[in-house]
Amino acid sequence: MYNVEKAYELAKEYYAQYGIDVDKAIEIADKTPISMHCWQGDDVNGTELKENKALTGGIQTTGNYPGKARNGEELRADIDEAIKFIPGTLRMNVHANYIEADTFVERDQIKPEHYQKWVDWANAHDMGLDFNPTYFAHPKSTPAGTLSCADEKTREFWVRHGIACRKIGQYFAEQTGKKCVINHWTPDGDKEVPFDTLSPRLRLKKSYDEIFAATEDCKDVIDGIESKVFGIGLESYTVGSHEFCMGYVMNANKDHIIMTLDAGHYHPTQTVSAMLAGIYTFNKSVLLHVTRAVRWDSDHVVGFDDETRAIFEELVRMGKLSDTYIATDYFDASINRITAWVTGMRNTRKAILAALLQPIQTEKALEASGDVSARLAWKEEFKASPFSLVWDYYCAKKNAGVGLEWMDEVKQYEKDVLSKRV
Ligand code: RNT
Ligand code: ZN
Repeated sequence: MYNVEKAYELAKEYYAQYGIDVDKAIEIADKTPISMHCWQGDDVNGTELKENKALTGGIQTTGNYPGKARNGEELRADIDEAIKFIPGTLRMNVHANYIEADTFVERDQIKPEHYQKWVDWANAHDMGLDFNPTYFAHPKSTPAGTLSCADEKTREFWVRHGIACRKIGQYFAEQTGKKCVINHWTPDGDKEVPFDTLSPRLRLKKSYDEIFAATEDCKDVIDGIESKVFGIGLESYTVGSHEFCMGYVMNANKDHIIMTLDAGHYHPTQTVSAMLAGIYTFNKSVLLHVTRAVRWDSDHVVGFDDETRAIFEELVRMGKLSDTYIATDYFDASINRITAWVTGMRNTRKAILAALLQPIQTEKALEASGDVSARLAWKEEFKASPFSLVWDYYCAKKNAGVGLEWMDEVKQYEKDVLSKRV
């Protein structure tokens, strides 16, 4: 290993020339919570006690890499292994289908006690706990829809699920002493453009209204409403489109009802980084689903790529990093799932740290003075800054493994634990 400390001192000097306080950037990046999704560990399979757990709703995991977690204990053990190498403040993001009950419990009957193991785990790790209703992978989740279903019985079933989830969210907040962020996403849509595109949306609005009205007194719960452009098998129409969800959030005009922006849920030339300022003009916070779309909402492992970096650069420039709830959302079943977690989570943290090392004051001053030529030159010059030296130092300080140091241990864990699962 090279001299990480010495390299860091040089990098610090480099950044200081531009008025950037590297220690401060590290401190902020370290404190910024990232909500780690539990569902990378078992391909969104979940721990419900039922036979058929086929993933439906237009999302897909591809690959069959051996060793996925088969129950809550294994999943948490794998998470414990992964987080050794993920520096910085974390929260845990659990989906309703990660229930742990003695017998099968229907989705509209779930209760806080069914998630006690997650609560205990989160408290032992001093982490906040986030939650998600699971409106997919269920016999009542069909192309006829869930919260937008024309069949009242089905719609009401899913409304009860949404209500149950908000109550569980409140319990999480009470138990952890940290607010719970709930993400509401329904797969509802159609393979073709339906004749009637309005009625399902009116029903989805009614369902959300009913869920929020029935749980009005829920405290310390934040609700993200997630839109999507299309899903597999639902290519032509989604009920919860961007316009619908944005309209719902703006019209609700409540601080706890916010937009979820998933980086994979838009047309390829539309970027979340470009949407943030428009939304922040009207809302106090946003929930991010950090992911990597390859051609479609493929949920590839988060990369340290242009768009991920642009999202956090934009948040830092706007002064909105601390107002943004950051959650990861990807599922790769074709590689070691712990490697997937570590790589994507580290990249998310990396993008946050890199964004905090921009020459913000200079760029602002250049723009204000009208010197747009210099503004561009500065921006481009900075792309080659010695960021990795700062990142390595931060990882060393957090004992999270410098560079690829973590890989040997993850490989050992695969040998000792994952490969023994059949
Ligand atoms: C699906 C949405 C949603 C899910 C998770 C599992 O397209 O992105 O957020 O990925 O709820
Ligand atoms: Zn998402």
